Amino acid sequence: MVTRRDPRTDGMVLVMGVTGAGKSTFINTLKPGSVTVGHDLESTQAPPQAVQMFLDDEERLSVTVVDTPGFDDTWRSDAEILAEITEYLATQYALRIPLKGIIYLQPIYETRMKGSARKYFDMFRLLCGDQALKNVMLVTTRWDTVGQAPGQMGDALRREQELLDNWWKPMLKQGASAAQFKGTRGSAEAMVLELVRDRDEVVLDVQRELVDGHKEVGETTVGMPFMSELENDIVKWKRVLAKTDEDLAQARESERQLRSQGLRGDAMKDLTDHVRLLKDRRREAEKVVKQLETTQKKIQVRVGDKVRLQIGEKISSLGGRFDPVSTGITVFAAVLNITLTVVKFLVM
Ligand SMILES: Nc1nc2c(ncn2[C@@H]2O[C@H](COP(=O)(O)OP(=O)(O)OP(=O)(O)O)[C@@H](O)[C@H]2O)c(=O)[nH]1
Ligand SMILES: [Mg+2]
Repeated sequence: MVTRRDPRTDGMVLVMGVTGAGKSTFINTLKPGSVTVGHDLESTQAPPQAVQMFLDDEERLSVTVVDTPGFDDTWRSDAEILAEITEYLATQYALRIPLKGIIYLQPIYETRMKGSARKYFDMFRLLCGDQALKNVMLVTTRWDTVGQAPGQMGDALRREQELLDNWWKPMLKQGASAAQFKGTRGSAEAMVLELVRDRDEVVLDVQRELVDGHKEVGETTVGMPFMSELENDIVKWKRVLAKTDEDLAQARESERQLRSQGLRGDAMKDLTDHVRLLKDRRREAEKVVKQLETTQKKIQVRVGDKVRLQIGEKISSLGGRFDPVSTGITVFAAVLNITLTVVKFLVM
């Protein structure tokens, strides 16, 4: 654990949202010389990143804006991504970096909540709990691309209203705020500065559960629905596996009987095809069970303990040079393998 010794304050703002919501785009605009358009590949394939902005001459006050992994990733399951997100939260909390806010991004074009967007939103809601909602900013993105065709702005505003009146309403009622990201540096900075200046530091329930309570991700309030979904799926697929084994045993017995009766021809051919089909089904079910169990293991991790260990290792690798106040963010980035960009931003 790290304790603060001088008046310097580092704050952190996390940027969340499904894949394609615009997290990397948002963070890129905070870096000097960055552009917001025409980097489709770059933004989606860039490594995780964070931008640390110093807000005063003496470099005593900084805010670090952190990109987080989004759901709907082709290679990783939602539960794995949740495990990664909780690593970010546990590392920030264990390093005692004050969490000032969470910016939740949602493209203005895709306001209907379906599939993984819905699942992500439910997860986000549980992640924030009720206490942290004052530190949550619900932000629609891509406003800079609205308005080129007639009626587009009207449509976008209608969609925004739908979000405000439906999905976002319960959170807004409990203190969350809403904003539009215009695609510019100023627009992104205004949101970050509002959070860092006007909000108290917040600790999420999941951070206490993981770091103070030593829970596994799957045992936390936000992790439990993922754990039970995985458990149900494993039971379901194991049943498929058992049933396929039964069918396979039966088919093989029939095959044996036909053979002993010296029967060949169409009946035998059909049976052989059936056995092949069952074998394929078995292989498939076995693969799915294995994948589900691998994912399950990833949320059976005590993430708080894991990151504390990693923090300890990073700190000792720094030898005597570790100053908890000035290197907290550096350790955060190193533990999570995040590319950190430092920006001097003299507005105060
Ligand atoms: N013009 C404009 N394009 C945006 C905006 N937000 C996202 N995009 C575009 O949408 C695509 C996806 O945006 P990203 O910023 O990569 O989305 P992400 O949330 O980081 O997605 P993952 O990293 O996959 O989780 C990119 O082609 C961006 O250029 C925006 O506000 N304005
Ligand atoms: Mg991204």
